[in-house]
Formats: sequence, structure tokens, C-alpha cells
Amino acid sequence: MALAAVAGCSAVLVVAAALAVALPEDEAPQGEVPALAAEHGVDLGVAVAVEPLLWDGGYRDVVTANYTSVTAENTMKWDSVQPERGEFDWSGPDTVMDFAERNGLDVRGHTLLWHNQQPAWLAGGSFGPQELRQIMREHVGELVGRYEGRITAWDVVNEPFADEGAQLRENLWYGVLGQDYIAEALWAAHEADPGARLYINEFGIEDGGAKADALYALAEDLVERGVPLHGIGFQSHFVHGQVPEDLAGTMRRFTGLGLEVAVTELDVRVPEPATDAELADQAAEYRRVVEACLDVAGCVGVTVWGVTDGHSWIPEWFPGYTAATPFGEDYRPKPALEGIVEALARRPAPVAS
Ligand code: 9MR
Repeated sequence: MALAAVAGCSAVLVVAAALAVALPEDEAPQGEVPALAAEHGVDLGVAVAVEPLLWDGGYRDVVTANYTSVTAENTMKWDSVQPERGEFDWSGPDTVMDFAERNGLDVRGHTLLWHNQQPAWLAGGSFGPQELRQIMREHVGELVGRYEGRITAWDVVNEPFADEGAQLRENLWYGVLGQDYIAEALWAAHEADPGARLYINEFGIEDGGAKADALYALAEDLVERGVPLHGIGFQSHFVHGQVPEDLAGTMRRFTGLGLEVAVTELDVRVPEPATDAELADQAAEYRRVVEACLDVAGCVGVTVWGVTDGHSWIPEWFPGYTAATPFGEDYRPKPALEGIVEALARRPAPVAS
């Protein structure tokens, strides 16, 4: 689609993004998604890793040609940012930020408090409430504060509920600070960047059920108390054939609280070997997820988890599954990308105000 066809100020942003990546050896043909996403006022994002961003021009081209935002897949997590107590390593996060800003991409911050990828000094430490609260406030203050005004949204608390079911997860934070660690983290992030949209990010809630109900009750309580919670992230790690029918309905429950929502980690894994028929079905599944976001007024975007199938976490974590992203190991687009484009092209864009 020609950039000139994009209406209003979105076009300016998109053209600026296109110019910013026009380096001779790295020049990527602009795909259809960024311009269409801009028309809808949503982000289509992708999770990125530092090494290929630094060294792989083909990888960078896939990102800049097809997406409007990035999430750091790992490098803004606690073990990367503060591997030793009080020693911060900004090399990875700065690489992602620089890449994004040079190419006109938004950034989602991921993630501040999570039970995984904690450094040994933190996970194995023995802290009372006062000390742990101080550790949390310092980490959040340093990380969020460093990029104040440059990160659209932060996943402040990641996966606060138990894997299955409705109980809060018994992580380090819960064990020492009790359930209000969630409100405390949100306040700390808000102090560090009052303009950032602050999220709770969770999996296994997309189809409703007890876990979604429990998250809803938590979110309702936080909103009623005036805690700075602005959004709910639906991770959306789906299995081919099991993409929920009514994702939009689940999202609307949360937007009914005045919150925004986003699909934050979309992938659709397929059993090996993925056949052409399965990849065609997967395209329809990607289309449905993007349509669900476009159908919900408070849904601000969809982020895909991994740039290509060769960079996806799926084969390592789910042996026997493959092909979860919209790009193949050869960096070529798969039918899933067409599914995303179809959703954006078919749904009417909102009338510019
Ligand atoms: O994709 C990430 C993978 O590279 C890491 O090894 C893994 C470690 O836990 O985390 C993956 O990302 C996770 C994300 O941060 C939170 N939701 C689940 C994602 C997949 O595990």
C-alpha cells in the first residue's frame, strides 16, 4: 500500500519512520502493516532480542518494514538490568531504545516484577519488608526513570497469578510484602514516569475463566483505590486450533473498568511438521486476534512474540511445536502475516477527529 494513501497526521509519522530506516545497505521495502496500523491508531509490535538487532540486517529489516513498536524480549528483565545488587547494565536496553528511536518505533517496557529471570542475589536473598521494598523502588526508579517519556507502556507486574487458577502467585514479592506489592510497584513506576501507561501482564486469561475473573477483581480493586493501573496485557501464547472464540468479549470486561488492553505476546504454535493447511488456518487465527483488538475500543495494539520462527522461544520451551510467528526461519513472510494485513485492511479505520 502506498504511504501517500494514509490519512492525516498518521502519514507524517509513518513517512518519518520510513525515512529513518533508509540506510543504503539496510533499506527494507515498507510492508503494509505499519501504514494500516497507523490508520487504525493501533500499534503492531514485535518482541526483539539484542544480538540480532546488533548484527543481523535481515532481522532489523523485518522489524522496521512490518511493525510499529517493539518490546525487549529479555534485556529489560531484572537479571539483565541489575545482575548484581546495585550494578546496572544498560547496554541491552539502550540498544533496543536506540534502534526503536532511530526507526520511529514505539517501545513497550517489559518487565519490572516477575518471578522468572531474577538474578541470584535477589531470588536467593533473605529480605525483610523494608529492605525488599527499598530494592524494588530502586530498581523500578532506575529503570523506568532512565527512559522516562520514551517508553509508551510498562508491564509493571508480570504473571501475578498462579499458572492455573485464581490464586495470587506466591512469588518473592507476595511472600514478603503481601498482595499490595502490586499497588506498590505501580506507584513506584508512576513516580518514575508519570506519563507511562502501566500494565499488569498475564497469560491464560484470554478465554475468560477463574483466572480472568480473579484478575478482573484485582484490577477493579486497584482502579477503585485510585492506584495508577492503566492497562491489562493479554499475553496470548496460543496453540493452533485453540485460539479463543471471544477474545474481544474478555477484553471488553476490562475496558469496562476504564482500562486499556493490549495483546502483548502473541504467537500461535503448530505441531511439527507444520503443513500448508495448518499455516493457512494459522493465518485465520492471527487475523481473528487482530480483528478482536480492532473491535475493542480500548485495545491499543497487538505485539507478536518473536521476529521469525528461528528466533521464537517456542521450539525450546515446547518441543514438538514450531512455526509460531508470522515470519519463517528464512525471514520470508508466512500466511500469518497476510492474516494480520487482512484484518487491518478489512476492518474500517476510525474516522479521524
Ligand atoms: O521469550 C522469552 C525467552 O527468550 C526466555 O527464555 C523466557 C524465560 O523465562 O522468557 C520468554 O518470554 C516470556 C515473557 O517474558 C513473559 N511471558 C512468557 C514469555 C515466554 O516464556
